[in-house]
Amino acid sequence: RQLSNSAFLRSQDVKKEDGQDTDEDDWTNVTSTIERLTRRKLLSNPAHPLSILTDIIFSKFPEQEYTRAHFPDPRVSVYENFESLNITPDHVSRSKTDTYYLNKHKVLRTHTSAHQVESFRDYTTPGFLIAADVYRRDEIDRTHYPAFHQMEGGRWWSPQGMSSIEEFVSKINEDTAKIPVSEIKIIDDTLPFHDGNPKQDGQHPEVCIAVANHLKRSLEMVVGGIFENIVQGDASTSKEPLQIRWIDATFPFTSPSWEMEVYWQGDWLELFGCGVTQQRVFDRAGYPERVGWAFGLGLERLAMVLFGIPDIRLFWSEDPRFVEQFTPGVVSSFKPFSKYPGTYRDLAFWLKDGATPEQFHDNDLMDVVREVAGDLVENVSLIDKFTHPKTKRNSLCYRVVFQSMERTLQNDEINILQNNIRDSLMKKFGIELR
Ligand code: FA5
Ligand code: MG
Repeated sequence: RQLSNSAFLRSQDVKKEDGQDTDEDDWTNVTSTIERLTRRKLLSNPAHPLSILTDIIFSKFPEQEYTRAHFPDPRVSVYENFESLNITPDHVSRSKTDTYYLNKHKVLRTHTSAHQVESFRDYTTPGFLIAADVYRRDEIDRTHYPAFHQMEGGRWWSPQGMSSIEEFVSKINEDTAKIPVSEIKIIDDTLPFHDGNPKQDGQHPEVCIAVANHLKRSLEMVVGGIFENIVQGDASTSKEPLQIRWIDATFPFTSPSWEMEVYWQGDWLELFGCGVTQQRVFDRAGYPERVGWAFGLGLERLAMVLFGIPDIRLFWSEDPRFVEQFTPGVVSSFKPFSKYPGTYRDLAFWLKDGATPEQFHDNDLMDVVREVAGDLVENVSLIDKFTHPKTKRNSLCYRVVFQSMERTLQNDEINILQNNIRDSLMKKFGIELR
């Protein structure tokens, strides 16, 4: 059932990089379901909630300072997605179980950071903003989908023409002073850098602090601005400023690094990762003297909060009751249409003789389920693990919840899907049904 990726690639006018060809190999794991998602281009519809949100965030950054970019083709090289960002071959995110590979050399980008080096290299403005679709092999539930969208931002300064570090630092600080101050409450802040979240060797501490301040003030400005309308729109919270917190983080391409969380309806919600860009990224862009920052933000999470969208699958819905309820430029709350009942089936099976549960990857099962049942699956979870006392064979049991956004599913139909999932699992992984 796997669609031929090589046919797909040829038909889509692939840019051949480094003379690498685009044929399938033993790394290929893009399924036809995912391939179809790469062609949806949700951001090209200005009335889609993700585009509305993108435009709002774009509008917070001065146009003469930040170039706006969309990279419509999600196929990038392993160099762009990983190596250019110091993500070494042993990093978990590079494994076949986490990333969609077209072949050994090309992947579906797992983050918009894949475009950092070219963006720091190419634009005439010192800043850039990118909104694009990204892909990760992942679990299935209300907040996880194998395709989602991110926004990347970056900003750099060059010391060229400056006579001292002090002059360079004041230039950065002047830019920071121009950022509008937002009405948010910072519950927890972090030090500019410390042993657990160090500045880079060779970087002047005052420069690191100045860049970190510009980064934090810029992002507080954006988040404060986005939430302003909603927080004030809700009478019960109208006097309370939005609460956020900064948390130390680690990324191979920034140091120091942070994540920002916002407090929203009783929970801390992670919005983005960010940090002071590693000099090696600037080296690769051909500007080793530059310093700067970058952030990467998940658009769906924020859009779910802003529009009150309860399920991440809805972003991909082609149901007119979803598609037609939004207007470009307007944040309106989602009007739910009736939810149809869900039904579950359990999938219990024995692994091949001698196979351990750790050798069977959830994401492999997820892809099989998605290939067979697509968006009719709401959720898949492991509910039982068992080792036979005598034979020592291992058994797993997964619960698959079927539910449609558009209609009530019939039992017959679910049984057929369930049988197809079982067949496919037996063929692909040699499991034995219980
Ligand atoms: C990254 O992807 C980094 N590239 C972010 C970054 C950019 C750091 C530039 C530093 C400098 P992470 O995997 O944590 O990091 O994802 C970033 C954001 O994307 C998360 O904070 C979250 O909002 C969102 N996100 C991550 N995984 C998912 C998912 N499965 N579904 C929806 N949103 C997700
Ligand atoms: Mg994270």
